[in-house]
Amino acid sequence: MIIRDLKIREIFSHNLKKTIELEIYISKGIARVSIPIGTSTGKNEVINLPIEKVIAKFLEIKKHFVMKDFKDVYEIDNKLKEIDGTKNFSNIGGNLALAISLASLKAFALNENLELYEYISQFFKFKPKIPRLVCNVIGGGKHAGNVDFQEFLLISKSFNTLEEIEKIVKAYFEIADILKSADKHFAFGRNLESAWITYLELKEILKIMKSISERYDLNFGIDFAASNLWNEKEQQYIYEKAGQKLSRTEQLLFIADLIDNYNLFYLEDPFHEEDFVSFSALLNRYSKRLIVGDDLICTNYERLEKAIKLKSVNAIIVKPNQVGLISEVEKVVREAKKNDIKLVFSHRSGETEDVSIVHLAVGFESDFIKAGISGERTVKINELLRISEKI
Ligand code: 2PG
Ligand code: MG
Repeated sequence: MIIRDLKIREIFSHNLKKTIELEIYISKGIARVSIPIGTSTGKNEVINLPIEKVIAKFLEIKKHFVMKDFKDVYEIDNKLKEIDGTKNFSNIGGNLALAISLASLKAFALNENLELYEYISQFFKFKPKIPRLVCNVIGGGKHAGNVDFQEFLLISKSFNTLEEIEKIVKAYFEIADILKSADKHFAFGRNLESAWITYLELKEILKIMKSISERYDLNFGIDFAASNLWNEKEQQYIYEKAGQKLSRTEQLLFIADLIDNYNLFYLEDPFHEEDFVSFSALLNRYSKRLIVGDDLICTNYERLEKAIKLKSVNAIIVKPNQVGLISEVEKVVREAKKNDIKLVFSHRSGETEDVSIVHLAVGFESDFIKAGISGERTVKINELLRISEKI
């Protein structure tokens, strides 16, 4: 496939941060992608450069791609690695690398007259699958809100997309009704991911989530994003809103209590991003629950290897912009599958109207997709509905 031209522009994410949109021109048309932005980022993610630098770098490296013939995305990714020359894309930026890698994948799909998910599944040899939904309904932490944990999640139990979405939508609004009567400050405020903001205490929220998930036959999950609570100097988890401090051991006991008392099914980043050992202790005791590594792994192959060796997780978040290349996503996906580790392809808190993440989830045969439910997140939900008609 010959790349005729590439263009870049600054656009705004849904939370009004500047990000990049990139277009690849081929004879059959234009492949366009835009890159999301994380708020509670892991320290082992590749480096995302500021927008001005990205644009300058783009102008510098564009010549390596224009009017060049590429066989597949591996060739593109190898070229990107060669140009950058660092381990974490600190030279050209992980955001620019992913924009070129992902746009080229989309261009290859266009070249073959295939939808992105179809191309992914054919090229990488996976069977397209509709993932289960993981939806953020009450929020806090760095995403704004008045509770220390970042995301209270409802998770569908089956793959029947429309029915499950409708269930989660009803639950989402019923939560608002409950909050309206239980929380005198509740004013239908929503945070970065359009999850409800409440001033209720953690225990109250947990009770509501447990009863709602039971009533709607959904699973209950939390993204603790515990790296944001961890204070390295004090060696403690600091819960500012709840006014409590917990040592590593106390955190482990606290999380175990939450599982026992509130029937938590999905636990994302319950410990800070370097504490593989506490993850292992939790998984050892609760192997039937999903112990999910997000900041712990950062879609990074070496970190996944370490987690496998230490038996730290049985599920991982996959966010392409944590790693910068589609070929790296593939490597992580294959290794996880080989080791019976579930996949949760995920959006970022700062999203755009780009729906590639949905195609990646379906094409790479992900078990789950975390893409929110309300507000700007509906863009992804609607794309999933479109794809599910064809599968
Ligand atoms: C997370 C994500 C998405 P952010 O922690 O899982 O919900 O948040 O994009 O801010 O890292
Ligand atoms: Mg997370």
